[in-house]
Amino acid sequence: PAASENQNFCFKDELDAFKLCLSPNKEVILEHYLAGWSGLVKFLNRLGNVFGFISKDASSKIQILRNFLNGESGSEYFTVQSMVKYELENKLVDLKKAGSHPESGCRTLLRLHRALRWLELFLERLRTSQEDGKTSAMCAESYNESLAQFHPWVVRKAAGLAFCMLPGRLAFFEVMNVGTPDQVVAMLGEALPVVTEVYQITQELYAKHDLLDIP
Ligand code: 1PX
Repeated sequence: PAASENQNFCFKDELDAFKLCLSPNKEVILEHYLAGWSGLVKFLNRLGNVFGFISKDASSKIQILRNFLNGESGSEYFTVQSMVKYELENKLVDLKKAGSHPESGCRTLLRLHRALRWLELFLERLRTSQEDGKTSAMCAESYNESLAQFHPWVVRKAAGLAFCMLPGRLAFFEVMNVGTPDQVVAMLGEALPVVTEVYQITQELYAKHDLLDIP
């Protein structure tokens, strides 16, 4: 990306949204959660058009949730916790098979939540990588350990092809626009615990309500 374009983007700002998304009583504030995801999508778009099919899917899920947040029952969607309670109490979730609520907030957020586990694994690999580390391999390993199990063969295949187009470690760090490689590593060390906490809180909530496999 051109230097001028770089001024508008810094990966640290994007991850900071995830910091904001935990309320004092450890609930996940949807608006900030979605802002975090929007930032990641922005980053993905900077990596090039081959990732378009991934960013499109993420964007459409972000949009579905934003529509709930801005809709009539918006206040029920303030946190992920209130969303789950509201949608379950009002039978707005298809729990066993897709029916009259194929795009509930719960099922849509579950897709992003699963991808957050990929992000956690990937950022940890980036953080601990050596100078000659291959981002494509780090990305593929993280994917295979997490999201891949939820994707059909065609999606796994397309994702695998896209990963091969990732820039090398240094170029990747430059797109992040955080500073020197040491600064990137330090930033990742700070950001990761937040991502992990958001993931775990959501995971426990979904497990408690038996929502981890909704279609
Ligand atoms: C410093 C590194 C930061 C990198 C940030 C990159 C942000 C990536 C955002 C990825 C969001 C992916 C959301 C995928 C949600 C999903 O699983 N959707 C599938 C299921 O949805 P459905 O509605 O059908 O039940 C959907 O089928 C997915 C289709 C698109 C393919 C998804 C491939 C996901 C690969 C994730 C890795 C991204 C690679 C980025 C490279 C840096």
